[in-house]
Amino acid sequence: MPREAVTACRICAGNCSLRLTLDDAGRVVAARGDRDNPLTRGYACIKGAYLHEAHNSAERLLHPLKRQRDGSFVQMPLDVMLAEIAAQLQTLIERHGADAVAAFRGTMNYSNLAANHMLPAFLAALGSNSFFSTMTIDQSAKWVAFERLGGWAAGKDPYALADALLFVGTNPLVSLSTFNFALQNPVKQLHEAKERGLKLVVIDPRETETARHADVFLQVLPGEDPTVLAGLLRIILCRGWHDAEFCARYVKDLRRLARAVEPFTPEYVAQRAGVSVEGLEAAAAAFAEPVREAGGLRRKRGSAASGTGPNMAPHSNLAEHLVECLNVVCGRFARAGDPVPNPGVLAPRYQRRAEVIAPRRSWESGWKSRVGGYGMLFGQKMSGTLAQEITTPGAGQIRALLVDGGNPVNAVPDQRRIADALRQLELLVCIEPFMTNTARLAHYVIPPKLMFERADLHSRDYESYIMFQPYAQYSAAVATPPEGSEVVDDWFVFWDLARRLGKPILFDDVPLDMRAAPSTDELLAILVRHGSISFDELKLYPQGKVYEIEPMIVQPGEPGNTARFDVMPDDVERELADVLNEAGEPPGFTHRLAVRRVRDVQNTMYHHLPAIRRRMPFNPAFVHPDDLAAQGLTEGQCVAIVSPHGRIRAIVKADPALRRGVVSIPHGWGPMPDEEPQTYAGANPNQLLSTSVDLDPINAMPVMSAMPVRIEAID
Ligand SMILES: Nc1nc2c(c(=O)[nH]1)N[C@H]1C(S)=C(S)[C@@H](COP(=O)(O)OP(=O)(O)OC[C@H]3O[C@@H](n4cnc5c(=O)[nH]c(N)nc54)[C@H](O)[C@@H]3O)O[C@H]1N2
Ligand SMILES: Nc1nc2c(c(=O)[nH]1)N[C@H]1C(S)=C(S)[C@@H](COP(=O)(O)OP(=O)(O)OC[C@H]3O[C@@H](n4cnc5c(=O)[nH]c(N)nc54)[C@H](O)[C@@H]3O)O[C@H]1N2
Ligand code: SF4
Ligand SMILES: [Mo]
Repeated sequence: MPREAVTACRICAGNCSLRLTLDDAGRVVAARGDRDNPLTRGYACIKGAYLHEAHNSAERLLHPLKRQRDGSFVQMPLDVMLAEIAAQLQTLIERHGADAVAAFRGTMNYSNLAANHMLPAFLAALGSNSFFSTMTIDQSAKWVAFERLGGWAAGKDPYALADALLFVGTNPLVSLSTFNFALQNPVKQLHEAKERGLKLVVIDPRETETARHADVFLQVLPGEDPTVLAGLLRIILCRGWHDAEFCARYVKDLRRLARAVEPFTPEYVAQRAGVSVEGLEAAAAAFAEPVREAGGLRRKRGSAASGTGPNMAPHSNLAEHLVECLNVVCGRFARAGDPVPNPGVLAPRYQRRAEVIAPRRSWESGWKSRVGGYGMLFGQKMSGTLAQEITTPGAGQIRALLVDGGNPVNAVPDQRRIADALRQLELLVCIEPFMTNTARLAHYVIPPKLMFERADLHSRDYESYIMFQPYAQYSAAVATPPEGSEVVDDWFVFWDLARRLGKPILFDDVPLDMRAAPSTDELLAILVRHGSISFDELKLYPQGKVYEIEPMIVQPGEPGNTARFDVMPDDVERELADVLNEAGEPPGFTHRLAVRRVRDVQNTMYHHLPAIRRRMPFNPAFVHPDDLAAQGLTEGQCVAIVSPHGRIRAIVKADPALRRGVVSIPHGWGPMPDEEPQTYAGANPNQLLSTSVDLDPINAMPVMSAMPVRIEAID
């Protein structure tokens, strides 16, 4: 008899509740959104609804595999494999020190709470600082901005109180990953918010699914966000729409910001960024112009947020800094007396205070890489330098890499370079359910349990950013792994290697028993031990629940705290001046490449599942139909996309939602560099990017969007 179970999809931050149908063997045969869930109300996307295909896929790896000299793989019992890996790690650490052993956290490590905390605990146990993640090829501009500008301890204006939201290069209705936006059933929640009067400003080269709901939409040229944002700040300051009282109290030197944005007149910005003066002014007004009410003028509430667009384009840290300056000058932060939407179910409850967290600039002190002199950010090294960290001799050279839930060969910019570097490793281990391009280079591939087969909770540390109610959903291991398989929990690999190396693990500050492996539930219980709801109670509600916890109100700042936002430090000022003096496009390039995501897939994942293949067999290069016509190209034609750094073949698709002059290609697809696959597997835009030039000096962020390109017809 088929039976039902409820669990949560953790592919993205939506954490949609899913209703699964299981057969007698404990296999999931169908999944759908759960109408009874109080937050998601039936919402789930295609990725969640076909997650069972990943579990049952004929291509799924079911046994640990070791690569042979000829490149083929043979099965090996896990215990034997872990012993071999541990012995190699031991030798490498003895010879070269612990930093020679690195780990790369991919997105599927983020969506696995126990593994997410075990990976850094493992590196710490070894004494290795070589922690890399996707964050530093994603939106690490957010870390840099926080550390240069400062933060606000009580967080941004709550979504429920927002009059206006401004989104720059983010498409939350597809990506479900934008801060300060309700991610559970986002379409419905946005409709509800608009009904109560929310105004939405979207700045994007594409009229995205989100932009269709915008009150003001600026269809900007990719890469011009610093210009547009400086222009918006200028209008707001000139019109006096900023929160003068807030700025007087919490901003270090507002006049310096005003001076720096002065050259960004509406006319200059409009001409440079390809938007209209009226549009720019309308965007500033929608976001910042005070509301006229019976009692007089009232300042608006609601925040500005960005996504991968500006965080991947040139001057990403500057762009992010200016986005946050919009929030600072308009004072768009939770104030004393505001309710805290989610004081924390899993995370420890702490009093939110209306005060500035001082800038820290942590990268300026501590460890410095022999590669480019980069420091560390939030305990991590920069993934933009990973290839060089592997290939450059000297102290700290990386010789072993453990990849969990990631596929760097397809995800890291400058594909050829990262693939060549991974080939040079003495040891590459992937915890990975499919034979990805990265796994093909690995010495050892260890297949994990998939989402429905393991107990889990949503992110604890980002909880208040992704759930605006005190909500949690404990996902039990509802499905049985395929018969005869040897698949493991990701965290177990790290725990067991540490055990074999005689390195005790401190898991969230709790010493683990290194003789007998804990259960996943035991690890989760440790992680939520300081939360508002006990783990035992969480386990009672696998269908998810909004908990009744004591409400929290934001309190005034500590009287002694004099920290202020540093809105225009020297380096930001210099970079903004550089933007003004920039030359235009290099000769020979007619378009700008823009990053984008698609609903059907997440990054490099699961492209081969039948349901996905039917909908999206490859990733096209999206181009405006008029741009196609101008070059005499037709939809479906194969072209070459050429950048200053590389050339790829792609199939063009007309996208009238794009602005002209833009080529937009979803990332994550494509074969190995130089490989001719049997069937066209899509194009990898990372071959058009470089990790040799134009890396940001703080976080080694490569230019991944707004790269100059041209389209060439080929046979
Ligand atoms: N050109 C370009 N490049 C980009 C981007 C871009 O916009 N443009 N975006 C960047 C961004 S934002 C990111 S986050 C990175 C993503 O970079 P990665 O994290 O490296 O890529 P993913 O495809 O998310 O990797 C997930 C991997 O986990 C595997 N997997 C699936 N399920 C499970 C599971 O249950 N357990 C485990 N252990 N593994 C599983 C998948 O098969 C896949 O190989 O790419 C970056 N690269
Ligand atoms: N369906 C789906 N959801 C996902 C993912 C996925 O692959 N698929 N990936 C997940 C991951 S790893 C991440 S990091 C998040 C990212 O989440 P988002 O940042 O929201 O990612 P996108 O949906 O690609 O939105 C980026 C937008 O930036 C625009 N853009 C490109 N270049 C520029 C520019 O220079 N300036 C401006 N203003 N806009 C620009 C693009 O047109 C696009 O609309 O999404 C997560 N969610
Ligand atoms: S939006 Fe899709 S991928 Fe994200 S959690 Fe929901 S079902 Fe999963
Ligand atoms: Mo990402």
